[in-house]
Amino acid sequence: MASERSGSASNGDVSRKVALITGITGQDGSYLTEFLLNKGYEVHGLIRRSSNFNTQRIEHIYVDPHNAHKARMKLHYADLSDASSLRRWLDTILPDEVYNLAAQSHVAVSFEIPDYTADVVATGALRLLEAVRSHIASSGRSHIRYYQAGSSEMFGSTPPPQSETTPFHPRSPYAASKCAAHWYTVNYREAYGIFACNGILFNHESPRRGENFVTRKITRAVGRIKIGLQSKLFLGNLQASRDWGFAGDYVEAMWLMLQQEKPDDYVVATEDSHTVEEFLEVAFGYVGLNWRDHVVIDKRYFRPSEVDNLKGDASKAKKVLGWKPKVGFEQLVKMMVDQDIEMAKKEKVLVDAGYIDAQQQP
Ligand code: NDP
Ligand code: GDR
Repeated sequence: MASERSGSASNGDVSRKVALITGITGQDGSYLTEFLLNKGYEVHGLIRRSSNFNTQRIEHIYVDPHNAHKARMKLHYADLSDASSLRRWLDTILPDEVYNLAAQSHVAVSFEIPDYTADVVATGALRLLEAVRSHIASSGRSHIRYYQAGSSEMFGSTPPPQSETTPFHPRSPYAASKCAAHWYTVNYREAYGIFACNGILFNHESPRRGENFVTRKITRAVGRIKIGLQSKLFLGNLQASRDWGFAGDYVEAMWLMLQQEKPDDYVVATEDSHTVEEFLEVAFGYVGLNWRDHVVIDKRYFRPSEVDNLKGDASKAKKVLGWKPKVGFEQLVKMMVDQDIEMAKKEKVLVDAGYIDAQQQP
């Protein structure tokens, strides 16, 4: 990939739909970009400046912007904490659809950096909505559609099954910030008539999941333990239940929401729930290991307040959007373990050659 990743704006092809994605370098951003490129969109992603490149998940779809006629994904520097950058790129890119996926998305970390989490997750969404509103007011481009990445964490301690009518009871600074972003989105829809949707997505995972979320932490460890690079896995609460789906399936639901006649809010879930312990059973069992021989409970991974039980009711998304998940729980776990076994084999080559230290666990 070229060293300068901020490209030029739209190529002016009026027949092609243009999407703007915040959080394009994240798990969902990478799958959504692939999905939209396959549909013929021109995709623009906002990336934040970091001291190291943070574009690993989209390397495989990156085309150097100097190759202008081939590059349908373009990257621009911006930040949800910088309102001016958001408005500037809206005015330049002239998107038809805006997907707000950017977030400090780690629940446990949000207890450590609550102020920052609120600034990016809550106020960041407000900044983007306000940029969309003022862009529409000055350009007249009222057809723009906006997607807000909402979360099942907003339901928090409200018991399952959780649907669009279930009251929110957030249990972390992250979840409270997502509630604010949810209501900002509803308010901009009601106040200004903006086509703005909230997707209330339950946990979705993939081989591209960040390595400090519990599913990927487990499958990375399974790969490394199987290949002989580590023996212990330190975890917190194993009794929490989550409705885990496949991220590749969930980005389709985001897109479908923006293709409807009217803007609305939708729960997206598999309607199937498992504990962390059940995830361990399947992941370790798949490669012939017993998780009890390797897992050590470490208090540091417990949260000040936990979300015990999430299980979605996605009947509205099924009925109105015609959406349903394709990948089930066991298939998802095995897909992640398969990839992480391959990754561990590559790591082993580097360890054996003395290039990296096996003790450096992810
Ligand atoms: P990730 O953590 O993988 O990606 C988050 C993205 O946001 C990254 O591209 C990150 O950039 C970017 N980002 C973080 N802070 C800023 C900032 N200040 N300005 C601009 N960009 C920023 O999350 P996922 O892909 O898993 O999730 C996508 C969205 O969906 C998030 O909003 C998340 O909260 C929400 N969500 C996720 C669910 C899930 O199970 N995955 C479920 C429900 C909601 P960088 O790469 O530089 O860190
Ligand atoms: P979650 O995902 O908090 O549901 O948020 P995470 O994988 O972090 O935790 C799921 C459950 O596992 C328990 N757990 C651990 N979690 C982590 N990260 N590390 C551990 O070592 C560990 N041990 C046990 C947790 O306590 C929790 O109960 C994800 C994020 O993607 C959010 O952005 C998104 O909004 C929600 O899913 C839906």
